[in-house]
Amino acid sequence: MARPKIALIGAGQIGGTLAHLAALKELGDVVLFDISEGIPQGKALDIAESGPSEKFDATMVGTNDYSDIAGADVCIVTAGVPRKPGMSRDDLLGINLKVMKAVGEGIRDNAPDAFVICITNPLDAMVWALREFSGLPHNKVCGMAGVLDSARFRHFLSAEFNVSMKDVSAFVLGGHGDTMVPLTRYSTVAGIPLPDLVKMGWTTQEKLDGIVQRTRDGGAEIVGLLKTGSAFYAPATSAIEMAEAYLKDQKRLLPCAAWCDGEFGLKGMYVGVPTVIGAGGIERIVDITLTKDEQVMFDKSVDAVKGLVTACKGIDESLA
Ligand code: A3D
Repeated sequence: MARPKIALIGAGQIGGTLAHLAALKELGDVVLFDISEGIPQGKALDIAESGPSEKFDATMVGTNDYSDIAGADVCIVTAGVPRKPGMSRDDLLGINLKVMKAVGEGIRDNAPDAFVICITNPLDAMVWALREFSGLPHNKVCGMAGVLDSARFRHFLSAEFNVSMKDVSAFVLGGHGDTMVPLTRYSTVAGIPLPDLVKMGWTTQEKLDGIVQRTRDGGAEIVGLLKTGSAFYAPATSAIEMAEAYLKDQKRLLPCAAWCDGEFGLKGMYVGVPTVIGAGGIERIVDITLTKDEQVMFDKSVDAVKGLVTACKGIDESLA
């Protein structure tokens, strides 16, 4: 059987890391696409030259031509601009919306059967726009944010408790922004929920609140440190986890920006929710019941996403 084909639209910091990880994990042959000439070709060649030492079998192609993504099984989209210190993700809306139009049409014309994972910010609005421009089925277009936000939460928790990250599970709901909702009730160490761990004296409520806030600010913390660009290692790893779940039909339960049409009481919008990812793309949305407080936070997050989608419609008439 031929190797799967993975198209990476955007060959910047995340795109290059995605290509490297896909090769190391032998997920398939990789095509790196970018409008910038030389960058995708140079990164593809550099990664291909690591093959003999790493002993992976995968071809690496760098291109500025959409026809090279033809027939891709997975497209991961990072095309656009990242934020700089002091910028919010929402400040990127206007410029990245235009990029989503070009990318959506490129995918529609060349890889209409692909499972598409959007990473470009502001995430929830960009995945919505990408789906509109591409016209692909909603279950085949999703956004990566929840896996990353949950991974950050898990990392901070494992450090606080001094236990292996393998035993910490956590999830974060809502839009990928300052209003995201880390769900402490459903976050556990080896099955023990965080509120119980507070009662057991493993940490204090105050410290836990601090970790929740640090998770919400996780992207900004890295932007502040790097000063030129945003996080890329963990975002790339998170998207690869989703791509692998699709390619290997793993039926993983992963939080991501998915199309809700009735779930969580939402009528037709993208927002971060728990999903099952397998060969059918987003196969299921896990519609959990929220407490009153969680619902208030979730609603606030949903409103923020709705505001961004309305702004997109104001910028591009074809979306209205
Ligand atoms: P960067 O290293 O600047 O790479 C972006 C690439 O996109 C550059 O190589 C550009 O040349 C390319 N590009 C621009 N316009 C087009 C176009 N029309 N077609 C194809 N390629 C184009 O950025 P990055 O890789 O660090 O980040 C990429 C995006 O991911 C940004 O929007 C970030 O804000 C976003 N991001 C999201 C998360 C989430 O968790 C959702 C995390 C980190 C970054």
